[in-house]
Amino acid sequence: MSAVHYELIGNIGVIRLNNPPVNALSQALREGLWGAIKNAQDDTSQALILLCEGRTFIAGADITEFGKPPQAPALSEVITEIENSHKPVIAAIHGTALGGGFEVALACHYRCALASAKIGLPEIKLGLLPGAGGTQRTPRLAGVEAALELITRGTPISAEKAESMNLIDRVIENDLLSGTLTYAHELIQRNAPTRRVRDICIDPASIPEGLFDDFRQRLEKRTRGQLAPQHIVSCLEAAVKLPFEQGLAKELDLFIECLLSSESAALRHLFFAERTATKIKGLPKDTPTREIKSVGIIGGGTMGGGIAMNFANAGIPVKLLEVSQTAIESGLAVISKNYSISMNKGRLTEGQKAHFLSLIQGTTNYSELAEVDLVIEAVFENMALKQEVFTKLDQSCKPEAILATNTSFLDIDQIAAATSRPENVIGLHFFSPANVMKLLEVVRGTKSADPVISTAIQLAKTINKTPVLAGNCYGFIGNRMLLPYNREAQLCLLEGATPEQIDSVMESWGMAMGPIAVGDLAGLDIGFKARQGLSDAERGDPKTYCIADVLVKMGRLGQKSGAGYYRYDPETRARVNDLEVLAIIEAQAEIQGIKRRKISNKEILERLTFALINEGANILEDGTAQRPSDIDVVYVYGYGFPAHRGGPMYYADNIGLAKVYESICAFHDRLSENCWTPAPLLARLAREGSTFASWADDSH
Ligand code: 3H9
Repeated sequence: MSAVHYELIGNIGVIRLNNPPVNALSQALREGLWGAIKNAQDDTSQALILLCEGRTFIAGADITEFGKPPQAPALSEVITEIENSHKPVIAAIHGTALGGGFEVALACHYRCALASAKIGLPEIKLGLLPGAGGTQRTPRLAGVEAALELITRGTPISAEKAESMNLIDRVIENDLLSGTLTYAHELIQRNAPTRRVRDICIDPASIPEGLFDDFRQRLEKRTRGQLAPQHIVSCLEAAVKLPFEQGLAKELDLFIECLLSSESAALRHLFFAERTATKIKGLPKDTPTREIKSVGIIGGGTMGGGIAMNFANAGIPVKLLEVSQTAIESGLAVISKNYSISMNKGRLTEGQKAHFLSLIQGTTNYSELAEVDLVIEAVFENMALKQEVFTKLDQSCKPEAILATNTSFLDIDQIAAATSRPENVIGLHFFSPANVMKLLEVVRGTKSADPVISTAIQLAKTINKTPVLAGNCYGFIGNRMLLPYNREAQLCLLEGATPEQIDSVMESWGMAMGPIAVGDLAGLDIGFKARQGLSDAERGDPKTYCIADVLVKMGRLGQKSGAGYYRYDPETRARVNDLEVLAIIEAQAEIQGIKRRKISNKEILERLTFALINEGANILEDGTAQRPSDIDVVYVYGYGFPAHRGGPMYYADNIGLAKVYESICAFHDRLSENCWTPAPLLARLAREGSTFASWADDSH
């Protein structure tokens, strides 16, 4: 079937678009649609329906075409052709009408949607704004305030909500085509006009004073320095203040500025990186997956509870195993409290909360896990304890059950060796808070079977996570890279920086949280306890944990004890600098024989980010990550790396590997030979003037 097909059903012309997988508006689709509308003007049809084949209505512009020379017809020309049709055009929406797809629907004179459909303008997530009239037509239908929210959030809304906002004219329950045909006949019968959204006037007097300025300020707090959000507000302001055509021209100018920005390039990189990460090299496409209908979780602490919520939210029943009834009750209480927080924010109804909670049942008995399809162990980070759990699981669970560990550092093969089924053992590393963070590291043991890997990747989608495959090594991808990053943060402290300086450098650069504050959030005792189980060699250079050790011994465990590297306001949890900590740092520097000096913000930023990149290069070369973009996904979705910088490896390519390499060599000579050995892959690519991305394209 060609991309666009036209047929007459009685006196209605039906235009069907077919451009799998998501009916993106490629050049062929735009041309076909433009021609179909034009041709239909002269036939016997009295109204036109625009319908899509496959799983969804148009999902937007074809993102792969961005950055390439534009090809006619432009989307705006197609849209004008639709809007100028002298016969009513009705969009029939199923799946998702997103971005340019929804803009096509807005150009139609009427819009029907299946009840299950969603509509939205998610361009902001790609560092863009709706560039085909979305910012001008949406406020004309939904009102300016609702349009501001919809477009600056970028989150799709249900058909029902869209109907209540005047964006959809009729919600159809069952058969979309027959429902839309009925609607079309009604329009013809009542001689309904070709109702053009552009002709609707917005009365400037109806806009509350200061609306745009207030909104800009609030938005800036949430989107820190990004271009697209502020430009969206300017477009909506133009929709109020300028005639339609001038508003469109303004939108186009600002769209192009966004499209050319490094921010949008980085976010588009991540869009594809996230999808590429689900493709596992060497795994045949037809690798079977196992159905996961029920799950067991070992450990009802913060992590286990958060993991349980993911499954309950997806409708999968969970058995939560703890050592005692008291432990079960306290675990379930925390889960219930988390659901209540979502309820208070209006994200959950009372009924949903009750339903989710009913799906999580506590137990103290391994025999109750006999029939579950997957178990995830989330007990304390200790090899002997984990092996004991896996031996019990091996004895209690059915042979084909997948046994997963949520370990963040330990050897999956050693854990698997405690079972008689290492092929069914895998790492599923969730990130805290596990019910919120998008990343799931899927760790492949030496013996993990292909169907186990493919099941994990598919399962991630079911529970709304972004999976990345990692090899089995100490810390896998994310935490292995975090070690040198945190090491540099600690060394900068000893050498002269303050906690506040380090965190503010990293946060103003875009990290969700600086490394010192992250330590306080996670709890300094966690690392302290983990270090107790290690040999001196494994623990590494004492300089990298001497400050933390002193703080833990003083009872300063981080946020949970009210103080760590910072003090925390008991009411607001705001962090407060603490001179006592500065004195501890100075004393430790003296013990370590380090003379403190003034450290520049640039040095802090480079030492921390280049430490990540260097280890990332080692991880690529030894195959722990499949590709550089996978590392980017790990850091953005698991570690708060700024999305608009695309992830550490993308960032490195952008600033130039030669520059990164030279700086690392300089650190090696000036700071420490042991810490700053340049990764051989980085050295090679820097010499060749190449990038991680082209290395991935060429050879892997
Ligand atoms: C825009 O419209 C700008 C306009 O305002 C102005 C223009 C002038 N283009 O996500 P999936 C691919 S900006 C090209 O796994 P799902 C995707 O890479 C756009 N390719 O499926 C993947 O390829 P592969 C605004 C696209 O069912 C495959 O389709 N629109 C596009 O989980 C399947 O994708 C958006 O931002 C695209 N637009 O989710 C919507 N979209 O198989 C972006 C997808 O090779 N898309 N692909 O890996 C989505 O949010 C989801 O794809 C969707 C389906 C919800 C539609």
